[in-house]
Amino acid sequence: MARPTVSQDKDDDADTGIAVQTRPKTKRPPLYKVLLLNDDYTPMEFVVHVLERFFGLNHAQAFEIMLTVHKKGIAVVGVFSHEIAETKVAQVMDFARRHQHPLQCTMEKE
Ligand code: TYC
Repeated sequence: MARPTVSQDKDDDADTGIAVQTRPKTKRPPLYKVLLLNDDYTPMEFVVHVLERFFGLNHAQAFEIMLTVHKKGIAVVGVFSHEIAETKVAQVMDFARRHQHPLQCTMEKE
């Protein structure tokens, strides 16, 4: 990505014969952190289950992130494209609401 390319007469040298490399602007799409927030009521096992189910983490990874959130108040669960991050947040919020837990999940531009 963003490698210089040379193509016919696309340079800016007014045909002096001096090769000038131009790079087409290909901006990488922005990435988004998905964040999990602590609360006093959501059971630890429920949070671990959410992390396994929606973020494909194994039990040890899920338990570790859950504990980080529990101790520090917030943690990054993963980094995704805007669409994927939005979907994960919606899935977690919907699942928590359906189980009547106040678990909060948000996203933030990296
Ligand atoms: N603090 C919760 C408890 O003690 C556990 C918890 C962890 C809740 C992570 C939310 O995102 C969270 N039951």
